[in-house]
Amino acid sequence: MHAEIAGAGFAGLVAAIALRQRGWTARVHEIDTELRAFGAGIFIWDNGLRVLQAIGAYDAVADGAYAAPGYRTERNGVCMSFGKVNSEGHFRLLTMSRQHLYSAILAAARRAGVELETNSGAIGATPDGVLHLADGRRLQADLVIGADGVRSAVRESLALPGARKKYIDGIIRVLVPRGPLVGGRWDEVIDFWAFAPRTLRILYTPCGTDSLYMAMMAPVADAAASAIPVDPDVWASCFPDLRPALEAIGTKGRYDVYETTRLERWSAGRVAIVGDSAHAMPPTLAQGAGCAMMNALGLAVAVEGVSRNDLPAALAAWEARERPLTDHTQSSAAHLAATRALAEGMPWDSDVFRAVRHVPTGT
Ligand code: FAD
Ligand code: 3HM
Repeated sequence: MHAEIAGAGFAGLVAAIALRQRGWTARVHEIDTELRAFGAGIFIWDNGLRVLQAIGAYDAVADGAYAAPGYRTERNGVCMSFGKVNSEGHFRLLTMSRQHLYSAILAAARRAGVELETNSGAIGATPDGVLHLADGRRLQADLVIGADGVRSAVRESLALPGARKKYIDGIIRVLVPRGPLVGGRWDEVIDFWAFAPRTLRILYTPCGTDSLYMAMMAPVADAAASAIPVDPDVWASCFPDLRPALEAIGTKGRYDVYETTRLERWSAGRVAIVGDSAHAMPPTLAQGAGCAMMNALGLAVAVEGVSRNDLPAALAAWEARERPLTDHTQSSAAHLAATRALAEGMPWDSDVFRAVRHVPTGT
């Protein structure tokens, strides 16, 4: 059995590796001229780490990722919650640069014999299992996967009913050197919120001894705070202790508004849509890539040993099994984004963390 996959992001690569592990051949088409990750840092919780273990990428990810000794939320200087991540009985959470995660998964894909084509953009697919490429090729497969991200061409071509939504806040993501912010509380993840003198937030995340990821939330309506290049004075007015890191940003960064994609169905015939193309979510729970990777692995498990004729039914069964958790996580993340409720502290013991506690299919 053979799969043609659009998009060499986390979802596309994990699906391809997991299919190869089950005896399929898999070719991944990436529109970019290079195989690389976009963005700054990323959080991977227990559920995502279990998927990485299952596809043979965990050791390379863990080697060079950061395990914070705690996760603190501070609002106008007051500690709102503290989580003992990475200690016995608590959630595992690794933070790292996106490139680090991507390189480890890409190496696993190469080891697994996944075929990779760059400069190969998809323009659509048909439910009978044909992937259409921008260069005119029409590739027939037993399974086509649209893993081409939030603006998915494969999804759009199928005209699957669904909805996209944008939010009132967005985020600037940067990686900078840690500089003097080392030792003691500076080794923790700290979610800094301020509502005075303006509404801003910096999720301060060490990614190693010298690397710091900052996810800087600003309302769309705040033109000065959402501007690139970042104005250190605007941000230091709320977070003076972070001034050295703010000054190190320079011209780096991009402002992205939070958004959600929801599809009525994740497949049409023998085409499956997975990852952000099917279920993009605001990053508030740091579960977008986690869910993308869980569902990509779950997809390979669902089609294992299935005959060509039974494939569309296997895709429906995959969605029935995986979707409730993704829907729950997406709506929890959307609620947190719409209400800015994370400013009250992380709801550590609540059901919004169901995905982190979940043991993914195939692990
Ligand atoms: P993508 O990563 O977008 O990959 C899609 C790939 O398809 C890309 O390589 C793209 O170039 C390619 N492509 C696009 N169009 C085509 C085409 N037509 N043909 C071929 N290829 C194409 N998730 C977490 O788990 N933890 C976090 O800490 C976290 N933080 C986040 C912070 C922010 C600010 C945001 C916005 C998201 C965050 N996420 C996080 C979510 C995470 O980034 C996404 O869920 C994840 O990248 C989805 O992976 P994907 O493979 O579905 O899509
Ligand atoms: C990792 C992470 N977590 C939360 C947010 C958010 O709430 O915007 C962003 C992130 O990168």
